[in-house]
Amino acid sequence: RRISRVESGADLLDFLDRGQSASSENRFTFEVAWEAANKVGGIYTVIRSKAFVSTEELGDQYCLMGPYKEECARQEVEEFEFPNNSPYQWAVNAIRSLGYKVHCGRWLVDGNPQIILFDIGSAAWKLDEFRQELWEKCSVGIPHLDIECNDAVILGYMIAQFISEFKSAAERFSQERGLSEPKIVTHFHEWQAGVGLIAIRTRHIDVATVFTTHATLLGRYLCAGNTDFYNNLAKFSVDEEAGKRQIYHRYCIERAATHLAHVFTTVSEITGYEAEHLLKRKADVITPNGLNVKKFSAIHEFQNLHAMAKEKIHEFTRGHFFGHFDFNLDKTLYFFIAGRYEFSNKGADIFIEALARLNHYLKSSLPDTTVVAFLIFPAKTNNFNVESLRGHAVTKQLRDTIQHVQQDIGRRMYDTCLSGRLPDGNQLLTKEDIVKIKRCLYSLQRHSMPPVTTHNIVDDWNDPVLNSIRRCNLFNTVHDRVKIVFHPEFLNSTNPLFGLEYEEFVRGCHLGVFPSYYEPWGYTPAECTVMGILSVTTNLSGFGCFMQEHIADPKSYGIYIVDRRFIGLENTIQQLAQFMYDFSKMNRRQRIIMRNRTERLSDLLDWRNLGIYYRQARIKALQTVYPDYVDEIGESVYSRAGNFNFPRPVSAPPSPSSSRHTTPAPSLHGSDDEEDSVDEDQELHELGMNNK
Ligand code: G6P
Ligand code: 1S3
Repeated sequence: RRISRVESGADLLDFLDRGQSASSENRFTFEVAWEAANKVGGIYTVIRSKAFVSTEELGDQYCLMGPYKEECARQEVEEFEFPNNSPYQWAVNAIRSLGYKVHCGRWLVDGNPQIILFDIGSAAWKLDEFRQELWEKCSVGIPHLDIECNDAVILGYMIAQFISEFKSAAERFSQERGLSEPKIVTHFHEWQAGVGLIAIRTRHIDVATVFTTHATLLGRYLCAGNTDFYNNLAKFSVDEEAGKRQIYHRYCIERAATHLAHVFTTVSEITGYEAEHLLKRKADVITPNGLNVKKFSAIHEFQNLHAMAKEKIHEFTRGHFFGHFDFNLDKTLYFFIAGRYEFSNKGADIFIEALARLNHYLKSSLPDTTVVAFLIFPAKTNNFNVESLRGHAVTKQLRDTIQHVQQDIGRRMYDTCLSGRLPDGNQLLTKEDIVKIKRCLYSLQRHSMPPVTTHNIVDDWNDPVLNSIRRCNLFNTVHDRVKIVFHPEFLNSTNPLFGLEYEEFVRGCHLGVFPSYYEPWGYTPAECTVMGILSVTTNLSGFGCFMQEHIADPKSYGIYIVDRRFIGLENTIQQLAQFMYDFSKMNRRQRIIMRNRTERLSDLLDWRNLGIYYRQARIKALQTVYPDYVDEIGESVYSRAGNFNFPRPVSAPPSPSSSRHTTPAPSLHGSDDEEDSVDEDQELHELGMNNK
């Protein structure tokens, strides 16, 4: 049985009416984030991927707000003016009359939401006044030199001013048309947008407020500094720790926004726990991050996409390992880790350690399997290294030459046949052809090992990834079964080595490995899951804990959760190495089955299901400000919302018995027959992934 919908009994799908209910209730929602149409990191992904369900639920009663960042906005936003008779336009006019510049339009992403972007520079002359107000109302002093923070202050007060104008405009608009009182909810993400919330509350603008934190400032700093974070959470002297790191003022903004919000949310339980200790407020609602899942019409389609993308990665491998290309691509597995370059927070340290052990296991028991491990973290570089580029040039030359020779042979065969003779095999390859091929072969010789990195890294001797690779002796020798490729730049299709977008690269890999120590949510494994790619996560990442909570046996769905919480570091590394080794032992058909199972989880991560928590948070906030407001959904739906439940996987049915006789008996190794002719239980039994 295929589980196509999450069996929660409550999902947002039932309430997606393109804003009709919001409109009939005269209810408006503003969502404010520094990363609205401004690509920086994870929050951009949250806002962007959620836009579709937000507009399906709220229509034009929904509007995003953020800073105007020209480079991104010019590419992603279609500017327009709101209709003259809308409260949006009245509010925009009002703040423009104060001398502030704002850009209105629609964000060109799925859902096409309305967006208002504030030009921070146009209000810079008010900075001292805003800072003074923040100091007087909250005793938070912002240093002159912290430009990012000063910008956050300007944005915050511009937004508070806008909301105040919007509230008056919406009230006037409603009175003129005999509508009910407008109900406004404003949702702020992360400390950089938090000043807007503080200003709304301290200026007593009567609207509902929600604050979501995606990571705490202090948590991120403490974790990056080799602290035993989770065992000491309750013991940190928060003010002192923030002061020592010179982020006290930022911390105060974050904490003030947390406490002034009517409703406070975090993206995961683990960050909720962190916030409770570091920000001193328990989250009212957990708002897990979703994705805008696009289903493919046929189940095999994502499998085919994997095979196509893998072929492109093979091409890279041929080029990178030229001269030492002595392994079988059919028995090569691609593992990867990717993200912000936070070496230990993202778990790159234990990944490399575990790879060294995997290398040893493979050498001794699976010597014909090769694992190529990619590490994709943006670091400072002086461009691609010559050795990498040369590899791709010489393999391209060989490929082109062979194609040429192939065509010539074809022509010669054709001509010979036309004259009524049978081509002579010994004469098909001419002397010139052999010379050309020999020349290519000579240039394929290599006296050095294939490089472990594709770029020249600035300050190479202090780079943490390179130092770990050196310490673990993973130098891509012919004997190594684990090969390393550190690509210190994010991928895009113009990249001369891969020519792949990140998404395509992920599809082509076999396993994403994200053994993070500090990861409030972690989109990387979630993205793998919706593409049907298996992944490793941890019980310290929001995503890992979420999967553990909702899936009876995550491993049987291809989600390996490494324990970084209850066991020591050495045991964690051993566990990770064992997971990777178990995965390497699977044959192709087992991998196909596992990819199918993983992909079944994508409904769980779809905003169509997870968006309900955002609605819950906003409604809670609304009811605090407008106590008479009755939510059409009703409390019981929200309480059912958490009941997502994925039982142990039920095998896809094997082929009908009548057709089975004609199907060759499944071999356990190396066959790539269609997945529906496979008895999953039998196939996965030996790997301990059987559900029986
Ligand atoms: C997909 C394709 C198959 C291909 C397989 C390779 O499932 O549909 O045609 O054989 O990928 O899987 P592998 O795990 O070996 O990359
Ligand atoms: C944060 O971005 P990060 O990679 O700095 O927010 C993301 C979105 O909520 C979250 O997925 C991630 O874990 C956090 O760390």
